[in-house]
Amino acid sequence: KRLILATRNAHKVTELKAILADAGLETDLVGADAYPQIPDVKETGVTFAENALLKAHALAQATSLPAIADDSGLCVDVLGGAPGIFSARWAGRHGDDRANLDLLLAQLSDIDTPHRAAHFECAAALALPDGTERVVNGQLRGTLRHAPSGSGGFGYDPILQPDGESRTCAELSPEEKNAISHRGKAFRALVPVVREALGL
Ligand code: ITT
Repeated sequence: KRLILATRNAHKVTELKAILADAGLETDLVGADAYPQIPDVKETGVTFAENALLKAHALAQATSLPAIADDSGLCVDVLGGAPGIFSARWAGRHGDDRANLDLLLAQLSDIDTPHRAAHFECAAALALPDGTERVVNGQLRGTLRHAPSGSGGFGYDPILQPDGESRTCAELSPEEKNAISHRGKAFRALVPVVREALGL
């Protein structure tokens, strides 16, 4: 059965395919890029969950197929939760990971390690063409480094060191990251819901 991944972020597609396959979900997973004629939905929500649902519903309505979406970001305690839902465009240009990370490091340059707590957050949403919806959240807590380290992952991975780890997320293998990540937790929790909705 076909399930649309309502994201145009190639890194998310890679992680989601691995997370869902490891969770035993055997479906035909297709990224939103397979439907280039469908315009991007405006992320007008004020929470990760609202934006994930907006993206999932847009694809489910346009394709008449079930869709799952991820809305995610980095929340920094000392910044009151920012960048949060603005993580992908923190430095202005959507998806410019390096500029976003550099700006955040500059903003935090005076903050010492005990005050650099942060977490990744992910909302995983399922929407069906009939309007049915479900959303679950996952978090990964850690501390922000003063300089990037590692080349794996994407986004802010080179600066987040998960609690209990000596490496950054970008220094973990894909399997290690998925096992503890906000995205791994959220989508593993969504799998039973997807199974039931698709009759798998
Ligand atoms: P779609 O909306 O098409 O899914 P997007 O990249 O625009 O793709 P978001 O609006 O959810 O997605 O923004 C997610 C941003 O949050 C992403 O650009 C990263 O900067 C950050 N982020 C999310 N998950 C991350 C992770 O696992 N590791 C590092 N950074 C992450």
